[in-house]
Order: sequence, then structure tokens, then C-alpha cells
Amino acid sequence: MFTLPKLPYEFAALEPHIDAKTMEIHYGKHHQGYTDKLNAAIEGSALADQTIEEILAHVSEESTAVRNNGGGFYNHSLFWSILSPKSGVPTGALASAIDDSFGSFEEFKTQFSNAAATQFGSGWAWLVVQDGKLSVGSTPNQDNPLMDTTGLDGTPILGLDVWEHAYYLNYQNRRPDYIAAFWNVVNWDEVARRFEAAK
Ligand code: MN3
Repeated sequence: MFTLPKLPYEFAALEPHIDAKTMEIHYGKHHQGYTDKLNAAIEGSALADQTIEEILAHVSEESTAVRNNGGGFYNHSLFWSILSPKSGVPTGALASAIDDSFGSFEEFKTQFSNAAATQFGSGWAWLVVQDGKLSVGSTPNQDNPLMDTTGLDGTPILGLDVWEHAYYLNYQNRRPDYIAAFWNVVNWDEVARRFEAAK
């Protein structure tokens, strides 16, 4: 059975960039809902013995419930981990890889923000690493780059939820303002840890 990861900060810790009420509902209702529905969908099947990464790797063979809720479980677990009230900028090998792949940190932010802004409807923007190279892209719904169903391949090391439930209470229709605020609360130490693990 999959369980919600414990949030490493309080609901209000990311204010004013992400408000406490949004965090409370997003974590306690949306993420809990995906988790409960994933568990219900895999109960009693062979999937119950697999890791979430294993399930996502062959999700094209599974039901829509497993795809949507497995993605929802994984994506939000990653999302909480890459947020922090103490942000900063990338350093070390991650900073070098960003410069090599995009030219500069500012250019990376522009490309990632553009992917998040132009994802039509609900979905996610991603920074992925594959064969040591970084790239950005987006996926609809709760899909992600670990799935064998999407055109964006690689290991996600940074993700941004652009479903309206992630920002509507505070930003209403202003998705670009939410994307701009996101850069104030990125946990670059965790992104770097995921980058090293994926290499
Ligand atoms: Mn969400």
C-alpha cells in the first residue's frame, strides 16, 4: 500500500508564494485522493508488489485508474520534495549541467516557465535528465516522463504542477504569476540530489 510522504515543512511555510490553504487542500485532499484510488486500483493484483517507478514504466498496459492515480501519487510526492521555504540557486554539478544544456540558468528558467505556461489545461512541466543531459517539457493530466506512454523520456528531477487546483485559490487565472512565484520556493539541494541519483 502506498502512503502519503510526510510534508517536510508546515502548510504555511511557502507563503506568500504558495498559500497555506492551497497546500492543505492539495496535500490533504488531492494527493490523498490519488493515493487512496491508486491503492484501490492495485489491491489484490500483481502491481501491489511493485514500486511506483516499476508500475509507471509499464503503465500503458494498465487501467486508466492506475495511470491517473499512479501518476498523481508519484508526481505530488516529487513536488513536495522539491519545494522549500529556503530556495537559492543551483550549485555544483547541477549548475554546470544547466549551463551546458541551456546556456544559462536564466535561459533554463525561461524554457521551463514557457513549458509550464503553454501546457494546455491540466498537467505538469518537467526538468528531466537522460544520459546525463537535461531537457524540459510538459505532460498532460497526471502523466510523467517515467511512463511508457509519453513522448518526454528521462528521469524527472524537478516538476511543477499547473493544474488549477495548485494555484487557483491565490492566483485565480494568473498561471504565469504562480509560475514566477514558484522560483522563490525551489529546493535546489533536493533537485541536485535527484540529479546525482539519476546520472
Ligand atoms: Mn496537483
